[in-house]
Amino acid sequence: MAKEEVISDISRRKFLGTSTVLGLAGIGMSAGLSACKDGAQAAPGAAAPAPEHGAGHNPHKAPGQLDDYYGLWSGGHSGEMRVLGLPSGREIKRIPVFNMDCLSGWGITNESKAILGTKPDGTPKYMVGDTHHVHASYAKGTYDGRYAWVNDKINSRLARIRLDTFECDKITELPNVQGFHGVFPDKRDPVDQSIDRTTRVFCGSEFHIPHPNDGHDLESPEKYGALFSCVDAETMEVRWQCKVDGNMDLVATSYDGKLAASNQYNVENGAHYEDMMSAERDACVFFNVARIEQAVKDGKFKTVGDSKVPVVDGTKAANADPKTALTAYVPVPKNPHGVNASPDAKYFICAGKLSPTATVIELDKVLAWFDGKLDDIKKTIVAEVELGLGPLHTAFDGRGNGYTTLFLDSQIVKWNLAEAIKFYGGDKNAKYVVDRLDVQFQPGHVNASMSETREADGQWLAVGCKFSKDRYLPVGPLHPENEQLVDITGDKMIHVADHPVYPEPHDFIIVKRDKIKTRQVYNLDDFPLALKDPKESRIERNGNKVTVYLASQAPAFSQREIKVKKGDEVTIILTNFDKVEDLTHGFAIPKYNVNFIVNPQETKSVTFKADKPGVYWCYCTHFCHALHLEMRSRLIVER
Ligand code: K7E
Ligand code: CUA
Ligand code: CA
Repeated sequence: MAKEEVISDISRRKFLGTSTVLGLAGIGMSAGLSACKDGAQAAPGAAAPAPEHGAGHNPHKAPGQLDDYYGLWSGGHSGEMRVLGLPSGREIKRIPVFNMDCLSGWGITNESKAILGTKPDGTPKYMVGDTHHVHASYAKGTYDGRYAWVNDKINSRLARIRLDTFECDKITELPNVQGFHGVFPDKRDPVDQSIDRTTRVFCGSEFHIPHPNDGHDLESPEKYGALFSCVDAETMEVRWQCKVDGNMDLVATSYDGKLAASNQYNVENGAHYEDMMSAERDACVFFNVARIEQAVKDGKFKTVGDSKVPVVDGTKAANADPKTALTAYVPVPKNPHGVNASPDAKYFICAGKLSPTATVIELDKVLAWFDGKLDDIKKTIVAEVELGLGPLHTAFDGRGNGYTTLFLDSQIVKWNLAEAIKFYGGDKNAKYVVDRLDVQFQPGHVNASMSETREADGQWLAVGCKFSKDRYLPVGPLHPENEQLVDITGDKMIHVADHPVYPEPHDFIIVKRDKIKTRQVYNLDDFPLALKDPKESRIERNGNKVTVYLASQAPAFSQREIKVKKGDEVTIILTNFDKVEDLTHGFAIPKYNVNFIVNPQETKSVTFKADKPGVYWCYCTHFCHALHLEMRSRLIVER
């Protein structure tokens, strides 16, 4: 890197760093932040050496070469999920989830609307979503390739993505919560330990609200509550909820299935921003899953409003005795963000956000506290070490190191857990910070290949930078975010690539490609509406309801004319009889807001009111054949 570039890089970092710190200083955070400067280990601003040209593994994949990992990426307030190939960073697919998508017809077809939920007029119940956290199903402590889940923070929904088709198949709306943020599947059944795979998905909610939220207690925030939710991984029904003191944020689960936890930044139950920062320590709340399920079995629960979901009491007052407690509150410094499970299954790391520290909590000690064998919950903390300014999320390499994003410092800090525990235990010679790497700029989430499994392989680290600033051609006031790829195979982290991404990915996971087995075509038997044979194609009328049983086979639709009368309710059921992988057809109707695709051996349907007389050429939108343009059918609406 040329000297001028280094200088301009430093000034860019300063620009962002200063403005962010100034923004926080005004709210009483300066003490906590500047405290870090005195820290022996923390050296914010100590720039890592610039990567030499050609250093690090080459992430480039030659034309025709496949990637080694799937990256399952959140799409943030675009409402979608994305699939990248890594290490190349090539975007392979966008999966519509909480958004509308006129390529696939998500939000347009009857099948997708049934998953999304509709209003009485048949339109989707919600049009917006905000995905933050993507996590996949486990078996034997690693990914099993069945499902991924992603949350919608805006409308408190959990979506499941099938990993054989990379499509959303179920969405569940959580009752009586707002700001559903953290999500994590369990890794083993806590009750029946012989079931060594994901059975439940846990959901933390950030915002506390009146229970039920029906217009009462509007001005009494002290009566608001926040619920932790458990969703069945198969049925996607909400199994139970647990009321907590304070709020929740991100979620982590233990490898034995016994514990789930969520960091809390608002133990104050503050309704205003300043109130949420008055306490010196917030908490990481642990849930004893087996005990909660026993309480539900024993009928020790209430329900809230119209919801039938059992709600157990996990508040401090109701759980003072460790031997019967459903929850445990481990105090951690000011407004923590992010809780991550280490791949050796021993620790949860809670990052400090407004404190320059990370807190290491030992899970065996948490279980000991629940058994009455540890007198003080604070003793579950085995390290609390300074890392730098604005620690948010931590990834792991499977070699005992954590990689934590420092939002304010625009850095990744690589630190050794065993050394951190020694240092905290009094060995001041223990050097826990291994390396620091400047990133561009202001990183949120970080994740490493297979990081959240027992097979963390320490190959690649991806960093989700919230600001790309001037690293890409300007496209107006809104800039893309910057996903950076780091080689973590050596002692030093080596930054090897940048990729612009459409806002705003938060979390992501990096899954070895052999964990995922996809289908090549669909199975017509899975679709109740599918025609068995293209010859069955027909148009049926029942009063003013017209059903068109349509088949596609390149390069033609089975009905060349679809004749209806103004005012008819028309349902088109399209079955694609092509059998070749990727031989997909589209079906668009001008002026009627209809556009969707059918993949090989798939069936989809749309319903609309034929309220505009005239001729409408329905055409195939998906390039399928030399005669793709000729693949048309005429919708004739008689007046
Ligand atoms: Cu840190 Cu929603 Cu995971 Cu964003 S949260 S960064
Ligand atoms: Cu069928 Cu294009
Ligand atoms: Ca707080």
